[in-house]
Amino acid sequence: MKDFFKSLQTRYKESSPKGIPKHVLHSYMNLPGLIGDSFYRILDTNKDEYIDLNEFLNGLSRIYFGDFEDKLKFIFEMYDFDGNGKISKEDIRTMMSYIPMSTLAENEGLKEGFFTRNGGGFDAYYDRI
Ligand SMILES: [Ca+2]
Repeated sequence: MKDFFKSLQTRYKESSPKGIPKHVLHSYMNLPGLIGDSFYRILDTNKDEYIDLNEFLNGLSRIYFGDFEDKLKFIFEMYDFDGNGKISKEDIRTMMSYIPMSTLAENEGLKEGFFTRNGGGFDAYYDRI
């Protein structure tokens, strides 16, 4: 894990002893917009715009080695954009709009909850929330 951190930390010219800058994590993780921002926000616990080794290890251990409660809390924090301890309908709508769409279902009929470029399940889901 430390080697992986070092590799990310020194990947770009702007490498810093402070840790991994936001754009490096974004380009490596390739998470879409707001999802990538939320992930970064959760890892950067001291809010200094860099992810240091401790933040990196703590964040990934929550995902990979945490129990159900830890993972649930992590996901909650992903959706709680303003950090007020609540998730609004708008938070969920915003997060859902960043989930990549699939082209697989285009010829197989659209199912609720299955997102495509042509809509599909989003309308049904949107109506329910
Ligand atoms: Ca930090």
